[in-house]
Amino acid sequence: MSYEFILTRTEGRVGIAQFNRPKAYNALSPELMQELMHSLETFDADDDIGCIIVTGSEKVFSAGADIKYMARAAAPADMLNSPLIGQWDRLAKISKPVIAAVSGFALGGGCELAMTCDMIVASESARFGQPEIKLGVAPGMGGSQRLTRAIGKSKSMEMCLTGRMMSAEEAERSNLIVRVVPQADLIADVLKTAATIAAMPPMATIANKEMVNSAFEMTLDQGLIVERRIFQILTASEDKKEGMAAFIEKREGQWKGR
Ligand code: DAK
Repeated sequence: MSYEFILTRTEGRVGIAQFNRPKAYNALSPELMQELMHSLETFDADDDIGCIIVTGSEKVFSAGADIKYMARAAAPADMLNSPLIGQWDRLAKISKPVIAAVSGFALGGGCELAMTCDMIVASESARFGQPEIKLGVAPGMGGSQRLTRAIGKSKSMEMCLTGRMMSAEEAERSNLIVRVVPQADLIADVLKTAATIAAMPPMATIANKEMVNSAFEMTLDQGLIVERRIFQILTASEDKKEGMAAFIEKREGQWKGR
């Protein structure tokens, strides 16, 4: 895969997509989003990939949607018909786990994109924020919803209304991220988690992701039904037989993804 604004590479069964638009602080132009989604969907369709990492540079994850592009959208119809819109929903539809490895600024759409991933690990330099109010707008891709669900009403309200940035340490304390690690260790740390996930039985991995996301989006009753049904399906899988046999025989499981 070769793109202009996204660098891709693989480490074993982990696919890595890295923003590469440094002069614009990795601003999320339609072209960059198109390339990002294509790279993620390609990893998602690849049986040799079990987990995906999205990351930026040491200085900036992403400063959000491209303000220079948005400034040209004068009427609501301009945004509605914009190629910017359709790209965003594709991220939440990736079936394999996606981890955001964040250093530096993750603002506006950058913060929303990180929150749409399945988990966030950050370095000490990370700064999260929804500063759209300062531009006369508001979060447009889930910031008001995902941030509120992650950190609660008061803190989310304060961040959206003042546009202030949250440090990595505060983000960890507020349950926005998994953990803070030293800058130099970020990619190695996230790769370790990603490699652990990528070595799990593939069907069970996708099922676990779907279940946790259900808890985020459904009532408890609905979520429990989803959990029960998916559990029943997994019970009939070859990997379930193999996983339980491997435990009893005290060996590593050999997964077929079926
Ligand atoms: N867009 C375009 N260019 C950006 C940018 C952005 N978001 N952020 C930074 N840049 C560019 C700057 O213009 C500058 O370019 P030059 O002037 O050198 O050409 C370069 O990156 C460096 O920026 P600064 O000179 O400002 O650097 P500083 O270190 O002084 O400050 C900063 C860094 C990140 C604090 C600052 O650049 C900043 O505040 N940036 C804007 C952050 C922001 O407001 N982000 C929210 C954008 S609104 C939707 C989907 C998504 C969205 C909406 C709708 N739909 C699907 C409906 C999302 C909206 C947003 O994200």
